[in-house]
Amino acid sequence: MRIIGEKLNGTLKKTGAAIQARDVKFIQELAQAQVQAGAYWLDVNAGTHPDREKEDFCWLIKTVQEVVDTPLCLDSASPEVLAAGLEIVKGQVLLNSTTAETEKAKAVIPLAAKYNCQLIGLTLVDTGMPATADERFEIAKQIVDQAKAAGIPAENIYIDPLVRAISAEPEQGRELLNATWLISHKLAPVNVVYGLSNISFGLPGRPLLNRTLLAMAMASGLGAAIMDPTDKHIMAVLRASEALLGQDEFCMNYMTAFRDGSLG
Ligand code: THG
Repeated sequence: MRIIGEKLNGTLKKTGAAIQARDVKFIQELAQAQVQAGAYWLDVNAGTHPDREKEDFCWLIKTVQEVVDTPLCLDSASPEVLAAGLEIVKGQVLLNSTTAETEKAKAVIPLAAKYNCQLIGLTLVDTGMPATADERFEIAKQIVDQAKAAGIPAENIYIDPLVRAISAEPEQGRELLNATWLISHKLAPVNVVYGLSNISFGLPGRPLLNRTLLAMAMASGLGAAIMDPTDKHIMAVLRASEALLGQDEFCMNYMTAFRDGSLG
């Protein structure tokens, strides 16, 4: 399981304030802590202020890359902001994200091809967000076909089937897990990725729901997750799940984590 560290995100209160204050130390320590905890990529998102996002994004990228070599997941809804980041970033990028929306795909897929990125594709179309596993799977196929046609190999494609809250729609857990299975198995070596926390929106005890989803999603074929690797409770579930799924040779990572107390 590949972990995308989620904390360098300007929509989070502390990170947003640190970006505005150009607090180099806070940002660099947050980057290093997530790498030390096991992040494979660091998600970098400068927040949503249209007049500041590009400048904030480029500052964030430079500041992080002064202290870590971990590849970045460049996260913005704006293709223009993503393009500006790609101009200055070092190393291979996981580009977050395109969708199957006409204009978005037209702008982002060529960028991913040009810069040899790994690419996240959200299962979103011009007419809206899908609710069922089958709808998500059909949209995933569209994105994969378009990305392949642009020269992006299947193993570099990460489909995000979009996590919807179970508080409003109780069937969404099952639909999400079925979509995870369909995409990861029928479109292999295409990967499935998502942020876990939307599942629990509107409910108490959110971390319990988020980490239980992680275990179930891993069993369904989730290949990468946007999450907080400095959270011991979720990392314990992740290490245990890897061991149970045969993704941890001789359970070495599990035993090491147990011994060093990092499972909590
Ligand atoms: N898919 C893709 N990219 C994404 C998301 C996704 N990028 C952004 C987001 N979703 C994932 N990143 C975060 C980062 C932090 C938090 C959640 C998701 C987080 N939220 C707390 C909460 O919601 O309660 C705390 C909020 C706060 O402190 O202000 O920590 O799904 N491709």
